[in-house]
Amino acid sequence: MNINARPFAYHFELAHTALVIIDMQRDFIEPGGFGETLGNNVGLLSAIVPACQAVLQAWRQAGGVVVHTRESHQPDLSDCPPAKRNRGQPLLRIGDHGPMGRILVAGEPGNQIIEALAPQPGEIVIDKPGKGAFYATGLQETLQQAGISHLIFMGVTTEVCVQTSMREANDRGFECLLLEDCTESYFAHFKAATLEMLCAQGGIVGWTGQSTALLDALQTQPPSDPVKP
Ligand code: TIU
Repeated sequence: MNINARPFAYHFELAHTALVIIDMQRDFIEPGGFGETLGNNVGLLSAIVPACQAVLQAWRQAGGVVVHTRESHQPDLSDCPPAKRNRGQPLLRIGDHGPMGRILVAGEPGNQIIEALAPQPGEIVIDKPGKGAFYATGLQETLQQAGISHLIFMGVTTEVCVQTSMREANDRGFECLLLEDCTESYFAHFKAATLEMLCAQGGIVGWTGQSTALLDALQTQPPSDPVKP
C-alpha cells in the first residue's frame, strides 16, 4: 500500500507492519496521574482519542499486528532510576499514592490504557520503564519474530515517548510513519516542531501523515485473516 505522507509517499505491506500505540494511559490523559503531577494540562490529550479509535478499529479489521505500550514501573521501583524519580518538582513522584493509585506503577488503575483503546486478546502489550519503547523491553525481538519491518505510530506525548520510540525504531532499521492527528503533546509548539524535524532532511527519522490517508488505503484492502504476532 502507498499513502500520502511527508516528505514523500510511505509504502508498506500490511503483513509486515505493526500499529504501535504509545502510552495512551490514564496516567497521561486523565487528571490525577503522572502527566498532571508534572504540571501539565492533561485535558489537551483526549482530543486525539476518536481518530486513534478509528485507526485501531480499521487496523484490527484489516488483520494487522497491534502493539500497545505503557510507561510503567515495577511496584518496588527497581526499574526506576533515581535520576528519573527525583527529577524536577512534581506534585507527586513516581511510586507515590495518587487518586488513581500509585503514580506510573504497573497494575495501578492510573497505569491502564484508556478504555476506548484497551488492548484485545492477542495484541502485544509492552511495559516500558523508559521513554522509548525499545529500551529494556523485548520489543525488537518480538517484532523481528513476527516479520515486522514497518511501524505506524500513534499516541502520547509527541515529543517525549513517541519521538523517542520512533528514533529508537529508526536506528534499528524499521521504516516508521507517525500519524499527525493521532499524536498529541501538552505543548502545541513542541508537537509542531517534532513532526517537522522527524520528516525533515528526506525523512531522517521517518514519515508523518494523516490518519485519513491510512484509512483510505485500508478500505481498499480486502479483509484478511488476523496476522499472528
Ligand atoms: N511528560 C511527557 O510529556 N511524557 C512522558 O513523560 N511520557 C510519555 O510521553 N509517554
